[in-house]
Amino acid sequence: MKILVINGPNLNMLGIREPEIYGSSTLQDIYDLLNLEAAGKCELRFFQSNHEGAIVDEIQAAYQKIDGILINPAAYTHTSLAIADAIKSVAIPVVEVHISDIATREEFRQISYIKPFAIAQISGLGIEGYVKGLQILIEHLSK
Ligand code: CA2
Repeated sequence: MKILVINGPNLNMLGIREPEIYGSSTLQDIYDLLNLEAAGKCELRFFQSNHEGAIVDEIQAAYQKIDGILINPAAYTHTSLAIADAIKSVAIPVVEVHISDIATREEFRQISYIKPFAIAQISGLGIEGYVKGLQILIEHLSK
């Protein structure tokens, strides 16, 4: 079982700025946590980009090669019909994850273009949300 983990714009800055919102863990800490959870269960591929088209390209490249996608689209969550369309077109099960609780932040963060095409949306659990998202994907793909 192959799972692609995608992180969107600015998440490469995790642990460097805004720890009051996103905590002090780095993106590498998230990868380490996910690798621990994945051990013996699935193979992970990690991808981070600050560019919408690069994320669309990565999702298209996953077609017929990847079994599931765990994605934190970051700000593109609230703006990107292109990423939503790419997810819909490849028909790969997707779990959407957010570190912060987008439901209790600014109004513009409460719209997700990705949610309608995801099997689950996890928000507000900090970096543990990635682990929960991976568990949901593995369970879904094991059925
Ligand atoms: O809570 C999340 O995971 C978000 O996807 C994070 C996005 C934000 O636009 C979404 O509304 C919610 C922002 C990612 C920016 O990450 C930074 C990390 C450290 C320093 C600066 C930005």
